[in-house]
Amino acid sequence: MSQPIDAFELRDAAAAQPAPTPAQFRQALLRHLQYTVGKSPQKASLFDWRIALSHAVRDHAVDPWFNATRRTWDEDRKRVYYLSMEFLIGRLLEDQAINLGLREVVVQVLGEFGLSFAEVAEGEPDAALGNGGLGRLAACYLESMATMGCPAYGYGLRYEHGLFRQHFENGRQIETPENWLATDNPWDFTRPEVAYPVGFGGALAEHNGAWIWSPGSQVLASAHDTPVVGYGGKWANTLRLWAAMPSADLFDLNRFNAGDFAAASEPEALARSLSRVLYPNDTTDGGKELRLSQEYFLTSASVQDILRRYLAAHQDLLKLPEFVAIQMNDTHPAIAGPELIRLLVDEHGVNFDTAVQTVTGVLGYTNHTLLPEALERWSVGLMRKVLPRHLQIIETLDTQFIQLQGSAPDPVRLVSNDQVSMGDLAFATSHKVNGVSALHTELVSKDLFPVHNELHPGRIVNITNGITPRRWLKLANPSLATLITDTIGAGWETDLERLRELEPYADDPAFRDAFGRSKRQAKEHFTGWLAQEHGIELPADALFDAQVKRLHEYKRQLLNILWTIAHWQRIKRDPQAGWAPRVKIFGGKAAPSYHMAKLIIQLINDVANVVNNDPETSHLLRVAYPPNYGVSMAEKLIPAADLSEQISTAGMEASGTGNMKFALNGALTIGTLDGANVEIREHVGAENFFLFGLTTEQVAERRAQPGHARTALEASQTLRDVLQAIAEGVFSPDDRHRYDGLLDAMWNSDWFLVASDFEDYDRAQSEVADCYGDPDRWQRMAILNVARMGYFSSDRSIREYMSQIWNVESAL
Ligand code: RUG
Repeated sequence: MSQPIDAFELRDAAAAQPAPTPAQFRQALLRHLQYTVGKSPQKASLFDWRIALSHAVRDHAVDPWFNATRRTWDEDRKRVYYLSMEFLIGRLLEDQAINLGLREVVVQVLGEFGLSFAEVAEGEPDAALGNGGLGRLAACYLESMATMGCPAYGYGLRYEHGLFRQHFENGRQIETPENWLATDNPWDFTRPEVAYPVGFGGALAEHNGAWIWSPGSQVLASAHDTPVVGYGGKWANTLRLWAAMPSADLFDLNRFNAGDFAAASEPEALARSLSRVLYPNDTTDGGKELRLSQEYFLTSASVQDILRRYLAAHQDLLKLPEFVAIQMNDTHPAIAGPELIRLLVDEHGVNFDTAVQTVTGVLGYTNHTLLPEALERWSVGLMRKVLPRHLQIIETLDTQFIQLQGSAPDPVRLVSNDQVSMGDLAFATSHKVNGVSALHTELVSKDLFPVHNELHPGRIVNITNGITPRRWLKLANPSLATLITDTIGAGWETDLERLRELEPYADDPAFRDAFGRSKRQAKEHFTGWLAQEHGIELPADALFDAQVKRLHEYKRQLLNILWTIAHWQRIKRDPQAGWAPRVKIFGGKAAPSYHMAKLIIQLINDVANVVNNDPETSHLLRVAYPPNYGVSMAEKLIPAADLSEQISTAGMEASGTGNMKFALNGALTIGTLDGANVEIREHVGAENFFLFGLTTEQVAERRAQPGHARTALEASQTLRDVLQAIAEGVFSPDDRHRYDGLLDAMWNSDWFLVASDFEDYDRAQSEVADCYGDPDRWQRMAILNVARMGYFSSDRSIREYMSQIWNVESAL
């Protein structure tokens, strides 16, 4: 391999640039417009301005980036490597401008050309390299690591197509490919010289007691870097995304010349498919092999890069844990354990047991789910085909793990029933395993890994998720952010606990008014955008009741829409009862092959169609489901919400992070005791949270009761009326039987306990309505929510990772 990055990394950086004056920034912008984009201001389109502006902003990221890299080398600092198959980054322009302290100057200079920052920034495609919470968490953590001066790299895949685009046809979800790289990506620093071969398949041979793996095929991982600048521009880390390239020139010119165009490109296309699409599900066998290969591709390239960087400054591989911490974001990169062991043993001659000990000292594993279908298991046959040497290593680890369990009659296995359990593997090869909320970590210890936990007490730790206040308050909600700064001064951006200083203002009528006005501004901003972008008109004075997240039965969008129907029926029965106008807002995508989730989407849209067109009720109740929910929509929608729906079946949502974003922006939560809701409620105060529903223990008990669904339905006339209306085709007059399957599940199984929790949810919703009818009380509660959400900053989470898992110090 070439010696790719060292020269770059060790290069002397120039002194950090001082903040530019408007005149200097204007000059830089015009220079990029002319020399980078090749346009004059007179001819420039919004796209041209955005690219020029991105380059002008990006220039300011380079010095902190160089300085941070150089200092890390000079001071021989320990680095953190965050391996994740998903980074849901969103747009970068405004985020980088804020973190570099450039937002005001950008606004001013663009204004001189008659442009607004918002309209220029709006053209940037969302980098949607993730499915949901797990990927967005990774993006928040990268930003916090940079803000905290934690030397770190994020490693991921540079998917050509991120999460699919969603639109609705007759209420049904239709997926089309997303194309974020179709135009220019100004944040991308291409590093063609940083490329590693990643092997697949092939054969194993023993030679003098050592194993030699000869892969059957190879694909090159080629690096693309994005600087990630922390708030204040004091430190910057790297997000390194790998693109798949053919390892040799696989394009068959002779075949092409013979007219066989498709076949000529096939091997090349196959190699590139590794970074072609973000994986939405794994229901097909072909898909499974691609997914495993993608995971290995990310992991192998990253681990090679990490070892290359380590060996550039050190010789002793056994000291790896002193200088390297690798965090596995879920089990997706869990092949990192066997891969590192393989490299240490097969390529560097380290003894197997020593290699295992070293690797365990380096690795940490974050568990994000207890759902059996999301806990990865790879068939032994597939593993043998794709990664034969790794399977051999896993089998040895399995044998050792059984020995560790002594005479246990039915030991936990890493390999059983012809499957490799990636969760057990990740646990066995990590020195720390963390859950993502207090409740989830308790369940991880008790239900998922009880045997591991007994064998390795102290290995499991809890690190409750967090969100970055820079993007989720300062960027997303300028009216509230400004009010906060005007009230308690700046500094809360990096010390979110300071929001506590707002508490006394909850009793100040003038502040409550100002707070109300800031919410109103956020609502108008959102409704203006919604009308323009999706032609959906909403009354800004209604209660905005929002549930935005991936569509999944356990998240219970169904409970929400069933209650919406009940609410509509009640309004129709008694239109003069003094109902507070309400807008039910939904947002989120379903996995393309998840039939039930897609049916729920259709039901929501069908209900919207009826309810929104009902002249008797449409001034009191509206249902809005803007398509293609993503980070950028969330940035507009979350600040506008009054009520945040966090209504999953208890014990099923590992943490949630949307719940934190809403509460930080002054929405009150209606929620179950699930995931981080539990801690949010503790922090904001039980009296400022609308609690309902069965607890985790009660969920288990209820599920064990035969016929619980029918029993719950028989006890709720309200819910029976709702199901009856659906069954009669009130919402699907063109196809009365559309929801038969869904209704059958409600009566006969109801695994997610929608019926069991319905009545209590209804009670909590009445409380919401009463409370909203008392604006002073509502405002007070909302302010206290904001004031008490400091704990949920991702800076706090990262501080805990640094001290409890990575053992790494801030360089600031
Ligand atoms: O479902 C979980 C969320 O509860 C959590 O907040 C988020 C970040 O920790 O991760 C989500 N998640 C879990 N995304 N994918 C998985 C499957 O492993």
